[in-house]
Amino acid sequence: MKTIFSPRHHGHSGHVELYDGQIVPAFEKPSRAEMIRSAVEARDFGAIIPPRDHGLFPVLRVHDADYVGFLSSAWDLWLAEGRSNPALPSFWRAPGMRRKEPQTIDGKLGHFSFDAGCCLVAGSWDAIRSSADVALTGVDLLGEGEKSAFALCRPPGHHAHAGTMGGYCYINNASVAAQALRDQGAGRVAILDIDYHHGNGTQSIFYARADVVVCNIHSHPSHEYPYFLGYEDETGTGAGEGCNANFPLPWGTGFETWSSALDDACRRIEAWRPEALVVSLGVDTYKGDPISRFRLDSRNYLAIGARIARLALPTLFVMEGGYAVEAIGVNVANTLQGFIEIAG
Ligand code: SP5
Ligand code: ZN
Repeated sequence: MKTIFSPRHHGHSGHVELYDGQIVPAFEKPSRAEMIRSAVEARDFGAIIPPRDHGLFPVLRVHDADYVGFLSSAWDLWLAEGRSNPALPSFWRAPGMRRKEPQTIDGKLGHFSFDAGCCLVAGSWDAIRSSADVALTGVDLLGEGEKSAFALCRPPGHHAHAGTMGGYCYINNASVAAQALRDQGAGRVAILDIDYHHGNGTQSIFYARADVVVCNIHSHPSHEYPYFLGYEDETGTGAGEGCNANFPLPWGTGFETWSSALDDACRRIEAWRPEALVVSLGVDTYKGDPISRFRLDSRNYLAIGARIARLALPTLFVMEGGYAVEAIGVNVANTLQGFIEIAG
């Protein structure tokens, strides 16, 4: 299995988030990707290659043009107002307020975000674009006949909606990849999101569609971020009715319960008969994760990879969350190794 990795992820560094009543360095930091890259390299799964430039067209298949315009210009607008700190949103609309895009940067930051977990720094946009290119290069590899690929995306993507950033996510890499697979001829694509947090952005992007089906296993939104989406009764709408499945689990969930949800999710995916699979791979389900509350062990990720391999689909792994930096490499590499041991 080849890995796609871009050193340009480093541009997105020194950013902050609002956490526990304080502005703190973001848990989503560059060392995450470096730890994963080293662990994958040490296991020798296959070549580690840089992304190819795909431009913004495949991104705009999933995201709104005004939002992508905002992401690409926000830092310059921020600088033009004489600012220099990270550009962190802190103003949002309530229901009933106007939906017009404000003309100044602080208003735009709120207009295009849903939390204070996403800020922009000088190198963010370049890193965000390269992260989407990493996912799209993974799609190319599947198109060239590879059975699987690992898109080592950073920043992650699954919380980003068509026109909204949040939760460390800007461009929804997994959604961009799934759409690209459709555009390259796959009849139906499944997305399996196993990050600790519900992939609200991914769900929302495909909620009314039957050609991209979405399955999420995550911490229950009644207690956990992103709080306002991810319940079991969210099953899709219109043509997409029955094409979204959520498996919310309580705080403290261990592997026995988690893996039976994975079995259920895999059976749902089989019933949809997809031609390709995108896995939103978060390892913040790990027991040592600093912001999460599941209890998976490092060895459990081998079994997760193996279960996913039994779906016997062309599979693109897309990196999402995971914040226990000392364990993130082994947890990701174990997932891929478990997959390779079954799928080859
Ligand atoms: C991609 C990804 O995993 N994004 C996760 C973003 C989570 N941000 C909110 C985390 C809230 C953690 N709970 C705080 C408890 C206060 N001590
Ligand atoms: Zn997460």
